[in-house]
Amino acid sequence: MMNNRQLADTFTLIANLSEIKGEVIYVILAYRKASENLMTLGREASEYWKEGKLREIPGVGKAIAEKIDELLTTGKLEFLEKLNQEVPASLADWLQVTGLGPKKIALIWKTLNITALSELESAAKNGQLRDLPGMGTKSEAAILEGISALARRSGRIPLGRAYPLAHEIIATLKRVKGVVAAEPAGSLRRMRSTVGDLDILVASQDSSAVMEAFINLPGVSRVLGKGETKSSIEFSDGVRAQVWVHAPEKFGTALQYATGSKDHNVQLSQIALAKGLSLSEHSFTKANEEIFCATEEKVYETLGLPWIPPELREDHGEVQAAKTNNLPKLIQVKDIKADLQTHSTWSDGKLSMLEMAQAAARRGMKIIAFTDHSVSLGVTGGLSMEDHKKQATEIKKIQKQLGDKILVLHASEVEIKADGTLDYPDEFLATLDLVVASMHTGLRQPREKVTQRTINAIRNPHVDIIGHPTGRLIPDREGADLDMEAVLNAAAETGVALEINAHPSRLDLDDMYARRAKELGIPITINTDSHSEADFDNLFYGVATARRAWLTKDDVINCWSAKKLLNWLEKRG
Ligand code: DGT
Ligand code: CA
Ligand code: ZN
Repeated sequence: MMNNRQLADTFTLIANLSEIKGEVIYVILAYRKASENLMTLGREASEYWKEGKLREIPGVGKAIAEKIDELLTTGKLEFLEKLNQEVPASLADWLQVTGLGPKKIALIWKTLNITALSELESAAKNGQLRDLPGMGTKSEAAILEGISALARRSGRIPLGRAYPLAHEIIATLKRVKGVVAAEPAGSLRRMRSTVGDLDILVASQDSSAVMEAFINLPGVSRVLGKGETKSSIEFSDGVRAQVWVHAPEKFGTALQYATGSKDHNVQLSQIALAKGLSLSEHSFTKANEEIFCATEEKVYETLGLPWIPPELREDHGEVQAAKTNNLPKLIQVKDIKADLQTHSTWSDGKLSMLEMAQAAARRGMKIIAFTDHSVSLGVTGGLSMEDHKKQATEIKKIQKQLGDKILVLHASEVEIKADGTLDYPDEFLATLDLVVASMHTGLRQPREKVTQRTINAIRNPHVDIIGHPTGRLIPDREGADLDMEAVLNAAAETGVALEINAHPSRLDLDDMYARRAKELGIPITINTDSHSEADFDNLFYGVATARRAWLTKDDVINCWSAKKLLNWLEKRG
């Protein structure tokens, strides 16, 4: 049965091929919207399908519901097969080449009768493109450059890479004369786990000074565009960044616009229209009057709404919630008082337990759990049950040194083995303060098997937390093909906590599943999985993911008082 990603990919492919075919724009946009919504649904479309409720998925109308139905029933889609006969699927890859739009692609394909990206590259190298109508040596060279840039640029940029880079750029731009403010925007400010490009917004009366500084940043390999309000660049590693410059009195409107998401902006435009206002990147206009907003608060206020936190701006119900004053009071970093997954030199961590506990205490933690790996993960120096006895003695010793600064819990990150059993017997698990169960191996098992494995761990009465539930690694490895609805239902039944692992290469659970987990009343835990002192600083990535999932501090066990948390652990056994 196709999962949401596969369905979403199918609709993106349909959108791309339709675009090359020359289909009308609103049809293409409908496919793209369906694809985007499927990716962020948080619940398998097949579940809606079983309930006969496909049309309840946002952006899914009759035509798309019929296609999903056919895909789920037969695994195939006659419409796409026909489309493929008209427009070869490999042409969709060409759309990724900068400087190549759907019209040019159709022209090149039909004139030269080539369909593979490699053929396009040879044609450009052999000078076959320059003589086509509307093209020349310049556009031919741009296509060649676009193809090699594509090879360097491997899809979306992990937030863990984008965030620090954007803040370096912002620091540089803040030093430019005349700059009053510089802030991240786009998906970066919304803290998506991956971003397509970096958007940065600058407030200044002197745009040209900012643009000069921007295109001359170290590591820039190409300038993709340079204008009065917007410029974009590409770094030699393929990362792209875009800067928007606006006068300080327009900063609020510009920041709101550039933060998006596009769908959230569309919602706001509609509210504006209903009030007789027109909202642009620059301002509101009403007849001949122009309203400038220096702050985002004023933008939302003009629309009669409270300010909406950027992490919620995905058109996932936040505008409706704002209208009815039902926005959640989102969790913040300072609410987190416990780190329930960390590693020390007892397995693969870099620091001793004492050093780690002190580092956590310096960051305001009141509880730290050491979850060194279990025995079967040999590469990480996994602990035998004998080793645990020694570790327990050591914990008693350091607890004395630490006093009441921070409470140390003796825990373990227990491997959920490929056969579905846990790495230690139940009698032993019962002796630990806390048990995290996770998978690091056998992630590519078939859906049924890997799902059952996870559910076995969820059903074990000694397991308190499922660590990084899908096992995804951004950007290299997709998570296990879990039947998430089954996993979430099992978790809801047993009351086990599901982790949002804060490491930016994990962010697992991701926001959509965490939001679904909250709906089902499952406790969430946010942990850094620290292996070194610096890793503790990743906490805000996990909190951002939780905020994207609409979580409040009550939803997250790390925010509970020590008493409540210890009681909860006690009761679980
Ligand atoms: P990304 O870069 O793919 O991760 O996603 P975003 O959300 O950063 O999108 P991007 O970089 O294409 O554009 C940045 C922001 O600009 C976006 O969040 C909202 C705004 N924006 C872009 N295109 C449109 C549009 O067609 N209409 C409206 N209203 N806003 C747009
Ligand atoms: Ca962006
Ligand atoms: Zn792990």
